[in-house]
Order: sequence, then structure tokens, then C-alpha cells
Amino acid sequence: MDDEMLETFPQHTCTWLKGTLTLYKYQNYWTTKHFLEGGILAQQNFKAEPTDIFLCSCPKTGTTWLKALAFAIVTRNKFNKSTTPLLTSSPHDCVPFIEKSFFIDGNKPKDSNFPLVATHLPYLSLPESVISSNCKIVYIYRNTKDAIVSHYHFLRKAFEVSQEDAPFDMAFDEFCQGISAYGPYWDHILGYWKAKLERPENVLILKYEDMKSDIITYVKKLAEFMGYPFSIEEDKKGVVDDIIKLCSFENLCNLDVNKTGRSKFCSEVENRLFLRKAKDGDWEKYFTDEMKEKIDKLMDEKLSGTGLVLK
Ligand code: PAP
Repeated sequence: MDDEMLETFPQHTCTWLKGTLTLYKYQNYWTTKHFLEGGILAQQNFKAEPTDIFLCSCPKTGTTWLKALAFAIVTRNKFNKSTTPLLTSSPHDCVPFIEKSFFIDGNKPKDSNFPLVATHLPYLSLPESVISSNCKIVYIYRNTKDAIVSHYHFLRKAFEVSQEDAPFDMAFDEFCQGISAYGPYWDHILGYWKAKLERPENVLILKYEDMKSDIITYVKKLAEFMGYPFSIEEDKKGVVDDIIKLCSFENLCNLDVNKTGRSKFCSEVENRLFLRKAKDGDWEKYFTDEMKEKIDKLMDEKLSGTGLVLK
């Protein structure tokens, strides 16, 4: 995309990041120049197959975990505990983003024998064939406050701005204005929430917090939805437990590839930045009472009448 076209989109430079990041608004979502280009190309060119399985999310809501779990489930008969690529590659390199891998950065074609693809695109901006092919969509979301804190740290580390130099209250205010990666956050969730109501058999919605509190149930649910259910024998043999352990935060954090490697899908970013704390409720250390009140009120307003409840 040339700069002249880019200049036609609304833009916002994040002052809390010392001006290192500019976001552009397209079809009601905000993203970086690179992801915007990739997103538009994917939207125009990606041809979904009915067998494809889309892993969708707003950033910082559990994408890395969902990619790891889905990959481990789908490839469990191809690889074993010691040969799985998850030991040597970031989950982001195991399941590519359509806005990142296929039409920019080397233009690598999709592997037609591998069903998983991922995207941060909002539901209404997905390539048309995702809907018309009736392929399956898994969406993960997370409570807004932890998503805000995770978003804050990820961006500030990716753009090398220290915590002292990056005022959290400014990042918070921006998020509340709807300006965040692939935000407005509430619109992103609501898009997929409505899709689930319209096409329940094609869309599975997962909550990060539910997965943390009862991972066995949700891994089984995910496998079943994707069309890769666990047999009773597999369950007895510990296959489900092994997948959960393999994809756990603790295990992924301790792998060399995630300690020192960089993801091919986003060459600027170190893999370790995708694995920070994974703590439910980390927001309490960052939010003042006023911030808590403001975001709760805002989310109540945005979600009112939709039936969607965020923790
Ligand atoms: P992305 O959209 O940039 O890929 P995403 O994976 O959605 O990021 O979110 C990162 C969050 O998921 C981090 O949360 P935190 O900042 O609150 O710590 C990260 O720690 C958490 N996370 C990553 N992998 C796992 C995992 N295997 N289990 C649980 N949480 C995880």
C-alpha cells in the first residue's frame, strides 16, 4: 500500500509510547500499517476451504495458548511428545495469521493439508469465503481489565519503552476510547458473539478465565468442535493431560525457542513477549478505583442488551 492511500485512513499516534506506534483505522478497527496491508490483502485474496478452522481473537486474550492447544490437538497423531514442533517453534509459527503469512512477508501459500489458520481481524472484516465456506471459527476472549494490562506491557516492551516512561493511565484512556490493536475491544468481541448467535454450529466461543479454571473440559470441547474428538482410550492413556501440559504457560515459557527466539510471523517481536504472567486478575495492581469504575461502566454500556457477560 502506498503512503498516499495510507494517509486517507484515520490515524492515531500513541503518545504513551513516546510516539513509537501509529495505528490506522480501517473498517472500524485500528491496527498498524503492516497488519493493515496484510489484512486487506488477506480479505481480498484468502480463499477459505470448508475444512479450514479459524482461530480468532483480539490481541492479548489467549491467542498463543489457543494456537498451541489447537495445533497439539490436530497434529497429535502426526507428532509425539518429543517430536512436536511446539518444542522448537513459537505457537505463532505453528499456526499462521492470514494477515501476516500468506500475502505479505514472502507470500507463502497455505498448506492445504493443514486446517488451522489464525486471525486478529474482526468478524465483519474476515474474507468473505470464511463465511460462505461455512468453515469453523473458534474465538477466544478475556476480561477487559487483564486484556488492557497485557496490551500495555506487550506494546511497551515491543517498542522498548520502559514502564516509567509509559504512563499506564494514558494507555488505559486510549483503550477506553476504543483505540487499541484491533479495537475497539468490545466491538471485536461483539462481532464474534453475534456470529455465534447467528451460526451457532460454526462458532465456538471460549473464555480465557474459564479455560484457566477448567482446562480439561475446554480442551475436550475444543477438540470435539474442531472435529478431532478424543477417544476414551486416548483419555485413559493421558493424551489430554499431555496436551494440556505441553501447552501450559509454564512449559512454553521454559522452552529455549520461547526464551530467546523470535517469531517468524512477526520478526521484530521476541517470542518471550507473548508469554508474560498469564495471571487472572493481574489488573488489580494497575487500576485505581476510578479506572475500575470507568471501565466497568463503559463495558456495561457497550454490552447492554447483548447477553454477553465479561468477568
Ligand atoms: P497475541 O494476541 O499477541 O498473540 P495473546 O497470546 O492473545 O497475545 O495474549 C498474551 C497473553 O496470554 C499474555 O497474558 P499476560 O500479559 O496477562 O501475561 C500471556 O502471558 C498469556 N499466555 C500466553 N500463553 C499462555 C498459555 N500457554 N497459557 C495461559 N496464558 C498464556
